[in-house]
Amino acid sequence: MTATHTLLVTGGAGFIGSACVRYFLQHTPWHVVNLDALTYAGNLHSLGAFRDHARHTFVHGNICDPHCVTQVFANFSPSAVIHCAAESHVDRSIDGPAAFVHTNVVGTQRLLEASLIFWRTRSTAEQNNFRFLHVSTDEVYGSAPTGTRFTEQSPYAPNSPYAASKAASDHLVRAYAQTYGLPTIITHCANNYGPYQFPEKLIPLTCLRALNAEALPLYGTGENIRDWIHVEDHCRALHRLLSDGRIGENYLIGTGEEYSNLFTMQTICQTLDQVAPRPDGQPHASAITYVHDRPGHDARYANDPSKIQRELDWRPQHDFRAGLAATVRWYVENQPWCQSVMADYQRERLGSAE
Ligand code: NAD
Ligand code: TDX
Repeated sequence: MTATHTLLVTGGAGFIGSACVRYFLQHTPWHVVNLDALTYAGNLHSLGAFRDHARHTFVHGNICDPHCVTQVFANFSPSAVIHCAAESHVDRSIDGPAAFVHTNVVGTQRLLEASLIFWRTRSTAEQNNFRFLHVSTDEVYGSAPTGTRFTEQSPYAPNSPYAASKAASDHLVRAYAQTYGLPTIITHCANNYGPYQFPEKLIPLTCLRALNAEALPLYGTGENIRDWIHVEDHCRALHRLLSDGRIGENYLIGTGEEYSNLFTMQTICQTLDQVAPRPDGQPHASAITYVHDRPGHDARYANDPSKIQRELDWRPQHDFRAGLAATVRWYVENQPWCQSVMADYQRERLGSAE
């Protein structure tokens, strides 16, 4: 894609979407259109100085609104879409699955339909260059048994309403490619970490609860394993895929940096002991509290990223321990951002299904 290209990022005020907007403004000459409904999880402060960048246009709108998405395509003629907009938190999907079906399934179909209508009006060359990149998750594969890793051939086995809604959206993307020829790519990424993540997720929640001298809730045994990737490495992978990914394919994105939640929480606490020690002199890890498990809790995620490594020479640049320490320091140093996004959420337990 060249300087004249326009990239549409949906959900560009959320955690991964805002990282994409910042990344593509920094690393390409493209115009970036950011379509976001600004739900509880979306905040324009997450764009920092890039909010006012000359090549950034923010559109406050909902992917479920057919008129809105049709207008965005008509007004901006994007040559590619990175679809990040979603309800993304597993615990919230346990408390209220309907919103996940609406946004993730219906919203994705509305966006696909608007993409298709627009795509059909383009020249053959423009049609060939167009990409609809659907940002999905490794959670659609369920839980990876010890000693195995997910591959692009793994069977779908979603265990949470969130994962089920993402799986359904993947199937719609595939169907639009197979039925209508829309040039799509689907990615399945591991757990992301980094700045600007809404503080309902494990890493920022642990940081903020620790800074407020609150108990640090660890679900179940704390032995559940997650494969962690820095959000900037995820953005680099999406850039490689937009440029050289194969149409109609699925790609797993991950690092192989697998850690138990107990290890991750203890590591966060060690950094906090250095940069924000507790006033009572106790180690932060003393606040770790085992709580009843998340229903349907996947024991382990583990991605085999061989395909994207082999085909696109993509490699993560962030090491988890260093990246996590920097991320913890970011939350310590960016309390105004944390306060600005937490208006209706006070770090309470979600998704306990009690
Ligand atoms: P997030 O919850 O931080 O952000 C979601 C964004 O989408 C918010 O800005 C929100 O306002 C917006 N949005 C929600 N509903 C919308 C609608 N109807 N119309 C327009 N905008 C809407 O999510 P995230 O963690 O940045 O995840 C982004 C995508 O990446 C999701 O599709 C998620 O499934 C996927 N994913 C996330 C992770 C992870 O670890 N966070 C890992 C793999 C895949
Ligand atoms: O307070 C907590 N205590 C705890 O032990 C929270 C919030 C979580 N956990 C556990 C549950 C998980 O095993 O930590 C792990 C990580 O939990 P989340 O941060 O909620 O992430 P997860 O459920 O793994 O899903 C994330 O990665 C895949 C994203 O939220 C999804 O959008 C993405 O698809």
